[in-house]
Amino acid sequence: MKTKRILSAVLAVIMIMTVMTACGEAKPEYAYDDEAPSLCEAYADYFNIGAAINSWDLTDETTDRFKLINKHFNTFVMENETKPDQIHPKEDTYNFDATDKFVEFGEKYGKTLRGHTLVWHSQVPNWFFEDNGEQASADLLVERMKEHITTVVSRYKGKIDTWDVCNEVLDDSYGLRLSNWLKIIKDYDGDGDRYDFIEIAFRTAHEADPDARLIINDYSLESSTDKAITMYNMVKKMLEEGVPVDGVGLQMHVGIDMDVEKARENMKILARLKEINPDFVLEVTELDMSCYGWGNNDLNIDFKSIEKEFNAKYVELFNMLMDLSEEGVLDSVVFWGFNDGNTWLNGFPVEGRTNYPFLIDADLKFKSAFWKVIDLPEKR
Ligand code: 9MR
Repeated sequence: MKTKRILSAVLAVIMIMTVMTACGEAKPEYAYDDEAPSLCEAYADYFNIGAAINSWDLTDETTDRFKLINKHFNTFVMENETKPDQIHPKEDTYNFDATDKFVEFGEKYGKTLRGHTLVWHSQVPNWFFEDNGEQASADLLVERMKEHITTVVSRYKGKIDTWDVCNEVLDDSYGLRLSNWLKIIKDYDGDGDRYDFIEIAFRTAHEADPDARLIINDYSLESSTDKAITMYNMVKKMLEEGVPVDGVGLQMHVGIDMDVEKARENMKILARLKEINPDFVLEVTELDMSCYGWGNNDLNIDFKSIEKEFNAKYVELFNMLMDLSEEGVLDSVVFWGFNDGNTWLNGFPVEGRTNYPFLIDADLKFKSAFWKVIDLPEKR
């Protein structure tokens, strides 16, 4: 009888322990759950983790979206609202509302803020390049560019920490993109290169906020070694001439088939700019991972069927990024969005197609990739 009682007591203890362990292991389902671990806290020893957001993410601090972004990210950038077409639609009209609110949020919660972007060939209104129906002169365009940069950067001096001063100035044949900026400003100082609009943009931004980090941002730098070398050569020349470029931003719109080792090599090429400026940095500025490989134009995909591959690629990528952080060349990784429900990849490059590029799904639930990625720093 006594043995029976002892046995049932032991069994009860085992059952309680099993239930407790199971509870301990139960992972929160929703990314805004108070009990969930924070992605940016997990990576605090390696790099800031950021997200591109829109003003609707900030309108109400009680929403799940707000709780989610505030919890998991310590760096933010506006996906569209700081671009010239939105912030400066007409020569005499600035629209600061959205970026002002963004900055208020950043100050209130102590976030690092990025400004995207000052000079770009896209999302820039035509008035910059026109003068009474004719093409604007180089002098007029330079004057307008300086006015735009000075106004925007000074307004957020000491508040927006980092600017993507120039975005996508290289083209896909690895020369300078033939944008209106380049076409009109050309070799403005007559020194034989045509980096002038870039140089003027960086110098002007630096004058407006000498403490801001100034980045030159582009895509495919991780996948095209030719493009990485072109960027390296251009920035090297500018640094040698004293142009205040603080770092290269790699957008990293990658695919599930990305070559992580090639990305590492290309980033190491760019990191050699530290030989000229020891404080030179690399940032990942627009990370998302398409579930469709390069050139795959299928209309849909069963995410479950590629989930393991997707998770493995994210793990490989984040391990590589942590290596670069340990080597002192990378201190910021920003996602271009934060949940699968809101991404430019839904509908691009294939219209009507849904994509699943992030660690959090469209219902704001954690995907299995989140748990793989958040565990990595501790395992090192
Ligand atoms: O995500 C942005 C999308 O909402 C806009 O429609 C698009 C317009 O060009 O720009 C997208 O953001 C781009 C970023 O500003 C620069 N790098 C590529 C991004 C994705 O296209």
